Amino acid sequence: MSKIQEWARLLDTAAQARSAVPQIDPQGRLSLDDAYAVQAASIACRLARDERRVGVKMGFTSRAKMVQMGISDVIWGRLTSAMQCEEGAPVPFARFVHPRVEPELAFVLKKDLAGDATAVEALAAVEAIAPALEIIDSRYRDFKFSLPDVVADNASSSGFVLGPWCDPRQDFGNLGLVLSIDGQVRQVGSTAAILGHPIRSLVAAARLSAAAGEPLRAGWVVMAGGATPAEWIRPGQHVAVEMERLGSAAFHVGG
Ligand code: OOG
Ligand code: MG
Repeated sequence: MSKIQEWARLLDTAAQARSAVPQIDPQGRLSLDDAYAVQAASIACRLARDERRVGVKMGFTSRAKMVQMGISDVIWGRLTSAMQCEEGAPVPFARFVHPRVEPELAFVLKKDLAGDATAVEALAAVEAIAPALEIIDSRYRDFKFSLPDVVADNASSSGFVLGPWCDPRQDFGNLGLVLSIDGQVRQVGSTAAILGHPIRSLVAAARLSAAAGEPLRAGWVVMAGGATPAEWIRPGQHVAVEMERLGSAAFHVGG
């Protein structure tokens, strides 16, 4: 078995067993191409079970997230059907190793998007936008990783919760948002934190996925990236994001 396959299995097994593993590349020496090859191979393991590919997530598209995790490159990961958590429903804590949550904006596409799509073309391909929460969960011990580590680990993708789908023909470039846990405000921010405007995250998603030979497809969801630092979550909590004009998305952390 190649080293790429071996690491992919290691990370996939860690995700299934909900147990942390040591970093595969603590010094950050692995090339990004190899790291994305590990990611692709680990997703292939999920697809070989009964999961379906449903979209893309972007990472480190805000300064807040870059500063929190000490990484300053935009990365992307692959979303599968098993990662979607029902809005308003309990999400079992036992599914995760050491989960965190962050407020995001989600897109759903009505058209395929080429890698060279402009912001205007990207917007024209958007069916709807929604307030969303991402549950990230690194498979690495202590939630610590180098850039190639986190790329290989599918950008810490673990779960996502989508709020109501809204008309994208409105200005969503600077919408206020509040992340609360058990009714207490934990983070306050704006969609403008996402690359200045979340549409830029969709343009980057189109470019990066097409370069990987998997151009964005109609029906896919694209998570634009956390607008604020992420917060740890614990069993019993109620987590919600409230976004100006778009409404809210929430879930309970089950046992
Ligand atoms: C990596 C994933 C980053 C985001 O929205 O910036 C990310 C991590 O922080 O573990 O999902
Ligand atoms: Mg995220």
